[in-house]
Amino acid sequence: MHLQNLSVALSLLFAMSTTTTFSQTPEPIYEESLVPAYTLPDPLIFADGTPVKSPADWTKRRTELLQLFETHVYGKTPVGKPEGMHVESRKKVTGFLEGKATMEEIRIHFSPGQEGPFLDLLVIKPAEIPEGGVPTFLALNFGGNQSIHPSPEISITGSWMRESKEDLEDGLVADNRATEKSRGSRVSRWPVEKIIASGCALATFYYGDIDPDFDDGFENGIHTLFGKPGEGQWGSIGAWAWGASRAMDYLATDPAIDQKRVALFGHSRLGKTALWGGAQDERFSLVISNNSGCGGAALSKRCFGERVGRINRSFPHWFSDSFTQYNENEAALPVDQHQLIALIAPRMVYVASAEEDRWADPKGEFLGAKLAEPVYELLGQTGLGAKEKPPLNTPVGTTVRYHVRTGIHDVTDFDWEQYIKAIKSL
Ligand code: GTR
Repeated sequence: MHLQNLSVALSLLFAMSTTTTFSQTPEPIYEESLVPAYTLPDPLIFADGTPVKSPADWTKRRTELLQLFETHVYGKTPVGKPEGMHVESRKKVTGFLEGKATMEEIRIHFSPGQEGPFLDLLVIKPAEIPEGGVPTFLALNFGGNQSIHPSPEISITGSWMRESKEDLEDGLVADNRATEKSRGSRVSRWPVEKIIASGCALATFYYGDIDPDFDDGFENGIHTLFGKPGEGQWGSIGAWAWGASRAMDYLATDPAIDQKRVALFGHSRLGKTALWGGAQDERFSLVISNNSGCGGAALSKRCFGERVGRINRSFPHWFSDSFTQYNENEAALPVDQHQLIALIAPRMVYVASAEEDRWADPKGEFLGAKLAEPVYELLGQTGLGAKEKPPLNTPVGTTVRYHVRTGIHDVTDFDWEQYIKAIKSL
C-alpha cells in the first residue's frame, strides 16, 4: 500500500477503534421488557455439575466459588496481616457526645515503623459497656472520618481525596485533600447519636487510606507495600475489602466489642466492597450492602442500569482485569452476584435498595438476595420470606434481609434504623 494511503488507513482504523470503544457501551436498559433472557449459575451445583447436597459439600463449593469470584471478578487478595503491622493509639476522648460516648483514633500501620501505609480507624463506643461488649458497625466512609460528625475532636484525614464538582464548590476538598469545612459534611448518612443511643459502637475508616480511588496504575496506598498487582490480583475493591479485614484484626483485640456481633457496612462502591469483604472474612456476622448495584448485590446477567462494560470502562481499577472479558458479554460470566451473597451464609446479610436508584437495579439487588436463599436453607437458616420484591419501605427477611425505600441513591435514617434492628437481633 502507498505510504500515504497506509497512514490514512491507519488513522481511519484508529478513529474506528476509539469510536467502537465508546459505542461498545450500549444505552442502559431501564425497561423490564428489555432485560435479556438469562440463565443463572446455581450456587448449589459444583463447576463439574455435581450437586451440593450437604453443609459439608457446601464448604467445598464455597471454596470453589470464592476462587471463581477471585478469578473472574475481583482478583486475588493477599492473605492476612502483613508482617510488621502494628497499632498506634493516637487519641482517646472520654465524655464524647456529651458524655454518652468515648472516641478513639487508632492508626493501623501496615509495616514496621511510622513511614509506611496506614489506615486511621475512628472508634466511637457507648460510655457504658455491658459484659460481653457491644454490637459494632465497621463502616467504610467516602469523605474521611471527620465527615461523619462535626466534632472538632475528630482528626481530618490527610489522604488523597477525589474532587467532585460539588465538593469543590462546597469547599469540602481542595488540592485533593479534605478541608476544615468538610467536618460533618456527610452527617445525614451517619446518625452517630442514634447508633450510640441504641447501645452499638461505630468504627469507621476512610477508604482512600487503603487505595486512593483513581486509576493511577496502583502506585500508592497499600500498593506501595504489596507492589503493583500482577495478573489476576486484586483491584481497588479487593484492596478496600482487605482494609476492612485489617480493621477487624484490631477490633478483635478490643474487649468492648462483642465479637459475635460485628457488622461490615458499605454504601454504593463501598457496598460492593462490604459484600466481597464479608464473603471472604467470616468474622463479620452481618454484612450490609446499601445500594451496591453492579458488581455488588445486583445480578450482572440482567444487564439493567449499570452494566459490566460500563463499570469497567468508568472505573478500570475497581475489579480484576479479567472482569473486562464480560463487557457486553455477561452471559459468559461463570458466576453471578447471588452467589457472592450466598458466600456470606449462614451469617446475616442485609441488602438495601432505593426506589429511584435504577442505575443500581433495585430488582436485580432483590434477586441477588432472594437467589442466595437455597444456600441459607441448606445451612438451616431462613431467608427473605418474600417471593417478590416487597412494597416500598417494608423490610423483609430474617437471616437474609431486604428493603427498598423511597428516594435516591443515598444512606438515610430509615436505612440505619433497619441495620440497628438487624445487628441487635443477632
Ligand atoms: C457510580 C458507579 C456505581 C456506584 C457509585 C458510587 O458512579 O457507577 O457503581 O459505585 O458510583 O460508589 O457512588
